[in-house]
Amino acid sequence: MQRRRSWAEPFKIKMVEPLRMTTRAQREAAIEEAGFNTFLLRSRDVYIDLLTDSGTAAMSDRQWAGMMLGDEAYAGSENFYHLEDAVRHVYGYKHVIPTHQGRGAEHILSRMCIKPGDFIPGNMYFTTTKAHQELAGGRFVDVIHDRAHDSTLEHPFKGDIDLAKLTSLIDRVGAGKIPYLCVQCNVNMAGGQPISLANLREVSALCRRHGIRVFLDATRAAENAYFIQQREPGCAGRSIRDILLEICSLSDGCTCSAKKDALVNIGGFLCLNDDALAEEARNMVVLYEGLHTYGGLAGRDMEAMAIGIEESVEQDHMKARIGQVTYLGEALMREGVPIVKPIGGHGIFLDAARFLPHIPREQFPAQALACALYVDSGVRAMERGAVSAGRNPDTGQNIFPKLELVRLTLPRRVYTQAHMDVAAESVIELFRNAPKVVGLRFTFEPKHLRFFQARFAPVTGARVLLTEDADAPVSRCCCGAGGCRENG
Ligand code: PM9
Repeated sequence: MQRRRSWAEPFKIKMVEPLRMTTRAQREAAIEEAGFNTFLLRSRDVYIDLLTDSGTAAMSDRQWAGMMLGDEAYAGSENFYHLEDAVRHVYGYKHVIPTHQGRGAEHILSRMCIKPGDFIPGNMYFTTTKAHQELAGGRFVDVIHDRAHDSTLEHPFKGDIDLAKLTSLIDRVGAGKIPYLCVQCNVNMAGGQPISLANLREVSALCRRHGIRVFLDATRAAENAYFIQQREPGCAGRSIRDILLEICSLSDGCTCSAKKDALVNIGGFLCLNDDALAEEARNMVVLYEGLHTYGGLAGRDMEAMAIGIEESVEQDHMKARIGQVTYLGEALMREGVPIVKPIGGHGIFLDAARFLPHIPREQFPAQALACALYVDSGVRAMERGAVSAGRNPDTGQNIFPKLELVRLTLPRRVYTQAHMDVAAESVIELFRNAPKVVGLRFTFEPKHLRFFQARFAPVTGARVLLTEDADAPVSRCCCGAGGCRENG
């Protein structure tokens, strides 16, 4: 019988960045100063930064070496051609247009394709994507399968599109009003949940029949390809690279933030197969980003991206990346902490509505939980609930999505297993003392993408977020929410 062996990251650490430890009193002052918004904290006040996996990866020695080969010519930089080759090789599209980051590509695609009054279906909204669709005069329509909205439901492909919802939209508004379907890989706001190849094939065929284009948000498409390899029948023997090529072949192009899968600190790209559309995009990129051979990036950034793209589809890299997320998720599940299931790709999503059932949705439990976690241990997380969802453009009312989540997002190749243990201990401690956390109200609300810059205050009028008078620790029932049958 073969002995079971542990495995470890496929790299060793060559350079370290010291972390600063803070006291609880310092963190209480810092979060108050930041208007109870973790985006407004100074990074020097953060111990373990799980705010985002965007632009936070540790680059490899090969990528750093590539930075030294930056060809900083205004036009025709050699690094652009390396990037173009890497994107064509790994994603398989014909035209590659670099942008400063993902939203640069989203801006150009939305402006080119969307007319006022159009509808853009997608498998759950993403904040910047939806904002650009709305700025272009369009309306986002969620066509993700309902199971994505249930954090407790275990399904291997919660990113799948509901064909009935898509068909009903086409019947209602007509294909002429749908410029494209936006398919997000490893759906961020659903908990990093993948879409299956089987679903993508069906969706792509349906759109082709109606003459509707399909554009991917390929930001985490390599992670999605890994889940397909691990979970989809018939795909176990295929490489991540091969699956990713098939995913992309089912679309007409993509927008991509290279700050995630592609292991760089800045960068993005827009890919198109249609020659005329690509010509229009190249013309537009000079207005908003920079010449079409640099798109707002330095030559060195494009070189690092070209190398990162190739590294992102390596099996050992991806196994370690997803393995670390799973490690953290399993530590929390063992203690009954309510998280989105199954464990997704880029982070662990705490179900704040079940974690803090005493805080009404109008008092933004996920925002409060992210702040409380920071105060407890210096771990920085991000709200992914009603604050992120914003307001209904017609009624001006707050949107309350079914999922009210806090995302513990794991930067790639940055933290160790011990950091995961510290983060887990803090979340578990907070879970046991949950009734101490109080809700929040807005004191300042920006017009666009409010979660980035909004400011809040505790509803109690106090300066602190954690009360001392609530009974703690609490005993909980098996579902973690106090509402299961076993507990009456
Ligand atoms: N995602 C994230 O932390 C950073 C900005 S929001 C806090 O998850 C998808 C699926 C994303 C994404 C960014 C973008 C935009 C598009 N699609 O940030 O502009 O997750 O490079 O990409 C963030 P950029």
